[in-house]
Amino acid sequence: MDRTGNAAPRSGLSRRSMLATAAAGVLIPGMVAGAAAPHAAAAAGLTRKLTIYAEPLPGGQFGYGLEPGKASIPGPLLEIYEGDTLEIELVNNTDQRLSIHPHGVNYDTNSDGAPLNNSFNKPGETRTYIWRTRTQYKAANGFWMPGSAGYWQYHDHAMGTDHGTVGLQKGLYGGLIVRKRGDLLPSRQYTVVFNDMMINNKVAPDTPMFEANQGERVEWICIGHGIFPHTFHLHAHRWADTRTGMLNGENDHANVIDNKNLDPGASFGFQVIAGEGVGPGAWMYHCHVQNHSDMGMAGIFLVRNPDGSMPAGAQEAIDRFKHHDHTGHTAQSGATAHSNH
Ligand SMILES: [Cu+2]
Repeated sequence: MDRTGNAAPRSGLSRRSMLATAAAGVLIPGMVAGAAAPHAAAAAGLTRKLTIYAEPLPGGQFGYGLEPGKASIPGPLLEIYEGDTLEIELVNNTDQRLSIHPHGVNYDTNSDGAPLNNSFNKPGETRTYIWRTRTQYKAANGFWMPGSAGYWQYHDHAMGTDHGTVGLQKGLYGGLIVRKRGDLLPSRQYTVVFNDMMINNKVAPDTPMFEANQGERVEWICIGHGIFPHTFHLHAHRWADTRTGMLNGENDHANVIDNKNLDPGASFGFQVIAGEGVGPGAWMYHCHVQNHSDMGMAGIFLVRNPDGSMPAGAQEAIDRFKHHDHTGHTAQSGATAHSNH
């Protein structure tokens, strides 16, 4: 796909082949012991090195990318296993100060990404950030301390203000998944960022259309940024309100939901089987704050037929969406809302 939406083009590719082509935007954690391996000791962790380029994009926006000239909004979806360390060389190809600041993982003050700790890239500067993760462990007091596994995110913390407010507005953000060994791996991944009054810095009808074939396992990574509270709603699909979005067996009575708060700084993820129990079709995802959806915080989850063909009525639904009047979004979403493509 469309690198702006991270609608991951994984279908038909094995996890290992994707690892060999990391430029596709995803760091695959596989490799170490395989997806089916039991939880390994923290000592099994690997150090994974990568270079990320922060670059200007058309329309005054900015993005992170894994190669020069390939920056996108959101940035590449980063994915590792608990116990691994990520060593990120951040190249600043802009004329502004910026950084990369993660949620959910461990780091020293000099990898914090905050001006408070003098931890950022000056214009044109390259700087290394180290993010560490760990498996759960029993602390001396007998409490179980959580591991790093979760649906997290990273973002700029230095452009414009000491909190990176301008960098965030303009697109310097992305998803970060830390998995436990044994977690089920999806066929496709979608990163959805509710940022101010935009989705991935777009407003409808230019918001990303995420596609899958009926029966495919798809993973959603949902992130909130900006200054407004939001709620993420997905039509016709639901998930458990747990770390993975899945139940832990037939006697797991975790709450099942299809709508979840997505306030600034929050992130969560889940997996669904596309079209399970409902069939293929053009299904909406949107913010459920009504004036937000009315103003363009909506998009389409297109579940194709199992053979990849278009289901009956779906194209008509897409056409209807494209011509839908998202009244007022230009007034509300401001200059950053405009498409950069
Ligand atoms: Cu909203």
